[in-house]
Amino acid sequence: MQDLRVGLIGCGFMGRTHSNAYLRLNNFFSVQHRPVLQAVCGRDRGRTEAFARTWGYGRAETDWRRIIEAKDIDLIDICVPNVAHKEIAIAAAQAGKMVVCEKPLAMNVAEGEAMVRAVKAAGVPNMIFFNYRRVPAISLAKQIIDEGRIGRAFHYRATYLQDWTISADVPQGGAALWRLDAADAGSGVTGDLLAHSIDTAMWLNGPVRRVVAKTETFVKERRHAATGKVQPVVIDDACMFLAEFANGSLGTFESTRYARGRKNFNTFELNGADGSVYFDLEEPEYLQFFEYREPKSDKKVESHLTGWRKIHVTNSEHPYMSHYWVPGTCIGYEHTFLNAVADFVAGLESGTPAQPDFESGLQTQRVCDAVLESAANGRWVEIAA
Ligand code: SOE
Repeated sequence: MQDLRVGLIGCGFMGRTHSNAYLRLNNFFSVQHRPVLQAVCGRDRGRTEAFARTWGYGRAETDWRRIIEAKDIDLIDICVPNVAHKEIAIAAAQAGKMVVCEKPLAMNVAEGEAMVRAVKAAGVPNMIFFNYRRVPAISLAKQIIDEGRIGRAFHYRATYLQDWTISADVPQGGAALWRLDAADAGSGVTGDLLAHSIDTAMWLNGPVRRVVAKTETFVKERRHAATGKVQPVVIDDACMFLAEFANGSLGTFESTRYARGRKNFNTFELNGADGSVYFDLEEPEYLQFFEYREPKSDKKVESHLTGWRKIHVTNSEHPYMSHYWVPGTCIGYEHTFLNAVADFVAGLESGTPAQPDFESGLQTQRVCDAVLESAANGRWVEIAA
C-alpha cells in the first residue's frame, strides 16, 4: 500500500463529499493507494479545526499556500468557490502535486486554458469532479450507447432544475451562498448546474458544435451577505439553450433555480434510431431503456410486448455495483464521489488517466462560455474543438 496524502482546500458541502470518498476508498475498492487525510484549509480557523476533527484531518490551515508548499502532501483537492480554482490549481501543478478540482473547471475559458497548460507542463495527474458520470445508471447509459444499442442519435434532452433561490430574501455571497455571487461563481445555473448536464451530454453523445441560448435573472437585486448592501444580481437564474451536436443530433438543455418543488432534478433522454435511454436523478438507481426491434412477419405477436424497460441498476454486473452490496440494494449520492476517487486512483495505478481530466473540463467550459455569449448577443455561437 502506498499513501496518497491529501491536502483539501475548502471545507463546505463539496469538502465533505470528497472527504467521505477518501475515507471510504479502501473499504470498497481494492487499490494500491491509501488516502491519508493530511491537512485541510478553510478561511475560518474555528470552522476548519472543527472540520478537521470531524473528518480526521491531521492539521487545519487557513492559508492554502501552506498546503501547496507542504512536503508531506501528494494530492491537492480544490473545493473552494470557482473564483479561486485557477490560482490554486496552477500553484499546485507548479509545486508538482497531483490536482483534482470540483466543477466547473474555472470562471471562464481563458482561466481553464491556463489551468490545462499548467497541469500539462508539470505532467501531474489531474481530474475534475463531474460526479454524476459515476452514478451507476448513467455509466450504464454510456455502456448501452457504446454497445451501439441506440443507433443514430436524433435528440438529446437535458433538464437540471432546483428551487432554492425563489425567495428574494435569500442573500448573495458568503459561505453557503457564493453560488449567487458572480464575482465568486462566474455564472449562475450555467456554470453550476448546466456544466453537469453538458459534461454528461458530451460524454454520452459526443461534442457540441454550436449553441443558441436565453438566460434570465428573475430577482434583480439581493442583499450581499458580506457588505450588507442591496446589490444587482449578475448571475443567470435560469438558462435554456439549443445545441447541435457534432454527430448531427439536436439538443435542448434547461436549467433553473426557480422550478418550485424541484430540489435537484437532473434528467436526460437520448433518442436514437434503434433505442432511447432516460435517466432521472430523483430515481437514481434506475435507467430506462427502450429497444426498437424491426417487427417480425407476424406484427401482432410483437407489438403487445413493446415498451420501456426500467432497469434497476443494482446487479453486480452493472457499473461500480460489484464493489457494494447484494443485488437489489442501492447506493447513493455520496458514492458518486467515492466512485470518482476510485477511478482517479485506478488511473494512477494503470497509467490510463481517469476522465474527465482538466482538458475535458475545459471543453465543457467552452460550451458554458458559448452559452453565455449567445444569451448576451442572441446569436448561435460555434464551439472550438
Ligand atoms: C447547487 O445547489 C449544487 O450544490 C451544485 O453546486 C452541485 O454541483 C450539484 O450537484 C447539486 O447542487
